[in-house]
Amino acid sequence: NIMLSWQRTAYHFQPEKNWMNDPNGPLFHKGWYHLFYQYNQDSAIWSNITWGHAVSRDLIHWLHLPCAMLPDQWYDINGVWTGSATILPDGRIMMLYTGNTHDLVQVQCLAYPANLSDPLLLEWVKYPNNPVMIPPPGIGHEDFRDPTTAWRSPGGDKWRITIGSKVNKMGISLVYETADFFKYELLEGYLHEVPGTGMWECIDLYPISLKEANGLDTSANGPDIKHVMKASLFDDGNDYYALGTYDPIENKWTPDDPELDVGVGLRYDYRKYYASKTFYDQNKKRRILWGWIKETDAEELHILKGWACVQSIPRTVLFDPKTGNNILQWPVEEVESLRSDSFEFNVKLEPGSVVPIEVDSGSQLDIVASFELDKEAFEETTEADVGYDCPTSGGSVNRGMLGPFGIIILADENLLELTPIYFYIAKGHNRKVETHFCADELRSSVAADVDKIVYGSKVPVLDGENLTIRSLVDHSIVESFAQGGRRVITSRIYPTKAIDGEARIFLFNNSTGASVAAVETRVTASVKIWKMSSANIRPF
Ligand code: DQQ
Repeated sequence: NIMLSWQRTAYHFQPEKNWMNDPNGPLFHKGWYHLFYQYNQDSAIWSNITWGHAVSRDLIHWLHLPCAMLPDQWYDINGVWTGSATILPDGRIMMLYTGNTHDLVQVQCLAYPANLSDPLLLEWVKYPNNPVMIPPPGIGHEDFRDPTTAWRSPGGDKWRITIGSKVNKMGISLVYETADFFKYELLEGYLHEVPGTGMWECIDLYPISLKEANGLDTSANGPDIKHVMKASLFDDGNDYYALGTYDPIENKWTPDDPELDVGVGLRYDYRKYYASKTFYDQNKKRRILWGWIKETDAEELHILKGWACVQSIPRTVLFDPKTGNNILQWPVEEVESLRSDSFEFNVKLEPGSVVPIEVDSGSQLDIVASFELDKEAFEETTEADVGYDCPTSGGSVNRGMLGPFGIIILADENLLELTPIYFYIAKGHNRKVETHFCADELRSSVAADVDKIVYGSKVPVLDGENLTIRSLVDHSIVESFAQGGRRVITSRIYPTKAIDGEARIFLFNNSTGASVAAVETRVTASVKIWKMSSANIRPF
């Protein structure tokens, strides 16, 4: 066990031991942020799911609390599954969740705090007449789960929620209406559906402001508001979102761009990130996104370690007014309270260079890097890389004229283990210059039984913008944000040498610099790095 202890994260949320998956019912109540999560009390594998519970003043330091709900009723005896909170105008909290019944039917159930004046909300009561929704005709008994936070129906006297399902291979979202959270009526039609995307888990639907740099409460709608719809695709294990419009009268959500529809277009994260959920933080008027980060190594190792999985650092979500077609995700500002010593560098990165950065320990860092390119280099970009795509590119060893360049994190001094996070600029099929943002995990660990792949996406870069990366490094996790959060890659990696005080970081530019016009590619990096303190995550 000691052998793997360095993999524990220092400032990401984890239970003290055992298995965790989806974030559930996040909310802010009486000065405390509450996080519930899918939790197995008995071991480090997915089974016997309860609701774990923890509270925080600032989303960074946590106090573990006893489980909020256990599988102890016929309707949830096979698992207290994922759900969401709705805070009513009178302050009551309605928690809807999926119960997996004694005969494996997925049903929706209601719970509420026993005592609203308890800031810790320690005790939860299950509604005596549960379940409140059962699979409707035509819906599979095992394809009906994960109710959302409710939003107001038109007229304002009722509430709506959506629940994910599928019909054959079409992912769908069912909508129910309720006046009191006890009785529900299924509305006709689907809120949205996308053929070929399979079962939709953990749907999220929320408004996003086109004009204001703050979040919106879930019921907000009107001019200058779009709606983000997200589904977790059971068949491919990723969270996909799309921007669109919600018409409450027709009860339909329509994507802005059908080619970027839910499940076929943009992802929240281009590596490991699933079953995410947002909530409106009325304390700071922002919308916060939580996501579950799965392991990418073998199950035997989870049992050996005695724990599995982490939650992402919570992210604020905003509309990106500059591109108009994606959201911006950014670590909540509170994470910056962990920043301690800082280092700043300005480095000219010649083609083929790997430049060590002297920070004495590289396993807990907040890195902000900006890369400026010689203008001519941009204009001379070769056409040799047309069709470049991070996952099929061969990774950071493959040299092009304008990439790869970026940062190397969690590396040992001999570069036996290293994870490059980088940009690669190439012409697309349309002959326009495109920027790719990738993470190369191929050499992230010398250990076997670990997934090793290259991942990433194209990222929009506007005229005059430098290329920027922010990476939060935490032992076995790196969350990397490009262009202010237009694209995100969360790498779950398991170095064996680049650990604790042995972990190093480097800047690199593996482009060739050679072009038709023989312009030498020059990349100048400005980097600021903070060492990060550990969060205080305490037992009850
Ligand atoms: N996890 C829960 C389900 C949900 C899935 C069960 C997504 O409610 O669909 O642990 O990871």
